[in-house]
Amino acid sequence: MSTVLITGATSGFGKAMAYKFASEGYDLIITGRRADRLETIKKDIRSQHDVHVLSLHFDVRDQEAVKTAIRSIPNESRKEIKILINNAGLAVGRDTIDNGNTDDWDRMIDTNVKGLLYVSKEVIPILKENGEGHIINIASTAGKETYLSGNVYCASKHAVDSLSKAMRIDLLPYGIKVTNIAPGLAETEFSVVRFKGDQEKADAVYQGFAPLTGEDVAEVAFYAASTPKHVCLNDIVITCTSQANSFYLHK
Ligand code: NDP
Ligand code: 8X3
Repeated sequence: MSTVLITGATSGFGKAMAYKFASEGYDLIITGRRADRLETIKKDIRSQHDVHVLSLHFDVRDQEAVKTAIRSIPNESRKEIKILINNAGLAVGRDTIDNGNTDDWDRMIDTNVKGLLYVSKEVIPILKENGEGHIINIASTAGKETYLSGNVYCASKHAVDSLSKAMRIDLLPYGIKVTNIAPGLAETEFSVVRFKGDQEKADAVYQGFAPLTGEDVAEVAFYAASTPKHVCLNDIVITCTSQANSFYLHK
């Protein structure tokens, strides 16, 4: 049986992907910082599906913690890992660059770029050992177009877009597929995090149109993971029907 390792599975896209892959018979390794949520999700998935679920809680920004967690995976699970979904990420703040907060910048760059790299560095050797593999990086439409006051978040997602291309080139000799998924506006905990707990501000982002859901993105990730061995979906942009790109949203 194949195992999928999903970062940021305590909420939003990652959580929806965990349920989707489990419903299709995949064993899971789910990760995030909130151990209580991971345990609840693990129990709930196990009550619905006959799959193995391992949860590992660590902060992707902490390279030593990433190493320790990934290296703690028991050999019987390790040798089944076929898919890595680099999903953990966030936006913090929505200020113009001249008003930006350097702590917010650090959090975004350390999580979205360095965290993705630390996890990939540990998991790529496992995919190579296992003789096949697929890395799915969750980027964003913010990694395709830069919008007003999106500055550092957009830059971090442009970096993810670029790293997806780089991984696809560098890992070519090992038959490892790399898919970049760039979703547009989706209602998850994303905006609550971005606006530092201001639920009203977060809700306003999604008023007047039907945004994507975590489940929509999970369906696409699963589809990308289900193509034949010789087929790789390289880059997928997915928006809700009301959104054309980062600039045009019909409300
Ligand atoms: P959520 O806030 O709902 O989920 C984010 C997940 O990332 C959580 O599980 C969180 O877990 C995890 N995470 C955040 N920081 C860290 C960290 N330092 N270490 C480990 N895990 C971390 O948002 P989404 O599901 O929307 O976001 C998932 C990804 O999709 C992100 O990369 C985001 O940038 C991207 N995205 C989101 C879009 C949207 O509109 N929602 C659109 C396009 C892309 P925990 O807090 O438990 O650590
Ligand atoms: C999240 C989508 O448009 O808020 O990546 O940047 S957006």
